[in-house]
Amino acid sequence: MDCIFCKIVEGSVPSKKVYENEHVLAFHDIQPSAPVHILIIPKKHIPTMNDVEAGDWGLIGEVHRAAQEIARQEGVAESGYRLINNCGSDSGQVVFHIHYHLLAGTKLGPLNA
Ligand code: IU
Repeated sequence: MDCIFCKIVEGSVPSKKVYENEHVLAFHDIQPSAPVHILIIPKKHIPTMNDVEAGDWGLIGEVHRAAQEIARQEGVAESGYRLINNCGSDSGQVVFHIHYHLLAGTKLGPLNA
């Protein structure tokens, strides 16, 4: 499968990992939009939020649980962070392996800016 994030999961494409367990991987975004910009993904290939199936919600919960832990690990839990999932064309999604952006480390602008 020609998916860059699957290649990161299997290790054939390098990444700066910040967190990994059996089901979830997180790594630094290569083009950060904030001082802390981490991508959190399920290792399973799910293209978009629209493709999450009934049996996948536990896994999506695991991704959120990892986000909570990573925010603490990165020292931004108290100052605050934003967790974003882009789904589909209008959102600007460019990598079709579901992922959450964890953005932090500065006062983030309003969503409608
Ligand atoms: P989006 O939600 O699909 O728009 O975000 C994809 C992100 O993946 C984007 O912020 C890229 O900078 C990031 N990224 C990456 O970290 N490593 C890669 O090899 C590729 C994209 I391709």
